[in-house]
Amino acid sequence: MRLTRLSVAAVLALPLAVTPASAGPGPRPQPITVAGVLPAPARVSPSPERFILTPATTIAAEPAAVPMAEQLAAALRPATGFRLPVSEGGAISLRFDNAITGEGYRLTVHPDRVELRAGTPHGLFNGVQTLRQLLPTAIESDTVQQAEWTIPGGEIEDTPRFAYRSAMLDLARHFHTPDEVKRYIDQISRFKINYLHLHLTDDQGWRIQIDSWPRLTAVSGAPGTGVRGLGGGFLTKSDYRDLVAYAAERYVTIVPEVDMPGHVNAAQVAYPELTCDGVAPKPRIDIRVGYSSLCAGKEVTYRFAEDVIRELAVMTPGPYLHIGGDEAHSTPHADYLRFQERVLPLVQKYGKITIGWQEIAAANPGNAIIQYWNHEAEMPETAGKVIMSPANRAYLDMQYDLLTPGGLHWAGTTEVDDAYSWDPGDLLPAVPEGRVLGVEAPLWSETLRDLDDIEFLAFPRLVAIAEIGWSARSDWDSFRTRLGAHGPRWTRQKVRFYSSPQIPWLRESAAR
Ligand code: TNX
Repeated sequence: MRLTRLSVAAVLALPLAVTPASAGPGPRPQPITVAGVLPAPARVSPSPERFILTPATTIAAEPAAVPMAEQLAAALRPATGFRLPVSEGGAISLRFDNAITGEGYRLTVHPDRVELRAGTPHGLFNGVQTLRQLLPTAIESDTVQQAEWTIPGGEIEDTPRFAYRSAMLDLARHFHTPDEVKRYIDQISRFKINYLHLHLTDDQGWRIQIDSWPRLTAVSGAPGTGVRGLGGGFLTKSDYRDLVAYAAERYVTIVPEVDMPGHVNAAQVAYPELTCDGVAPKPRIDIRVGYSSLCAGKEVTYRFAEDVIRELAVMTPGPYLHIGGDEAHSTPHADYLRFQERVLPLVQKYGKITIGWQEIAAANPGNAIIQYWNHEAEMPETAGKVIMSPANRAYLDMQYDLLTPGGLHWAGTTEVDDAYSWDPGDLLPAVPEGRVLGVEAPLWSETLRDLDDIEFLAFPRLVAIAEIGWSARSDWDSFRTRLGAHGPRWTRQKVRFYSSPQIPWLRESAAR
């Protein structure tokens, strides 16, 4: 298993608590200002003015901005108890401005009005997320609260550094229900994460309905599959489409992954013809990797790959399809190349752009997007763009330290400053910033059963990766101060998080 990468002696020699880059608690959380936003906006100018939401406040939106105005109103009504009707006039206004591009937005807060401007609905959505963070923490309650609903004054002009800012959830090792995935989407989209990669298949389970190969889920999505036999379940096509739509309302695009030619034991349990000798392997409930492989010499392999890719492409409106390709340790190299030569064109044939783990870079993948993960391995040069998710920085399933529950530590332990203190633009000398599509924070589920387990590992580190992907500059002291102030929001939302000793105010403020 992966844990052997780090010997026990080496693990014991690691310091238990990593000393933060700058010690001490850092500045005490200040009242909310436009400078407190996570991830940090491109340009911020605070002013001493403020806007106060009242029972008479209305929200103005031009017709195409009405859905986003309704989303804003729906977010603010439960805690304020105000009607906040959306109409043509109002003190809070959402409008389009062609001078603003892509995901960018401009938010201006005056004493008598709040103006949100963007070039696209996605930009307005991003501005709404910022606006929500500017209101008092009580806004996160789902029942009416007595509070002064102040929005601090000033101006924010914002735009992302990278186009692709992603989180990944592994549904194969332990299945996570559609409701759990939705709750995760709610959270990640607050921080302007705009892709969710779903790892849907692996040795222990197959979690997505494929009509032409029904035993994949009937057998390998059944109860009793998954790590220790405790991770059964799968997404029907209608569950999947519903998730895609839910994510789209929050400007999150789903990227589905079927992992091939390794990590396929569950598929072979259901269809023994997918092995070279035709003998069904045993179902696996352990967490070893690298032992299973599709048979590159059999035609049925390519029929299987094409059927799965076609059905996934049909149910996925987003542009990307991830075909795995990692850790195929039991696929002879020549077979790996032969397999990819046949399978890579299939993704294109069904109209999608390929993403593959860094190993596919060795297989002449043309313009396929490469996902860099193994910081200990070389990455061959390719023409395609790169998603940065180095395991020792961005893997949310690495333990914070050796005493924190959940997760693994084969890539070491990852405190919040480890997750924050790296630059995707100069991580790999051979991949200049212009070839970096963005970042991803993968969360593998070997040790994760429920949403509590997921949230504890994701928060706060997911926010570190979100800021690295969004913000042009990084500043650890500023980041940890803003993060500390976010604790009470998570507490109100009943989101579990790790009270890192590096972020003292996270713990302190959570108690208030
Ligand atoms: C490596 S990252 C894997 C996964 C494991 C993960 C655990 C990658 C492409 N492969 O199979 O779940 O480590 O951290």
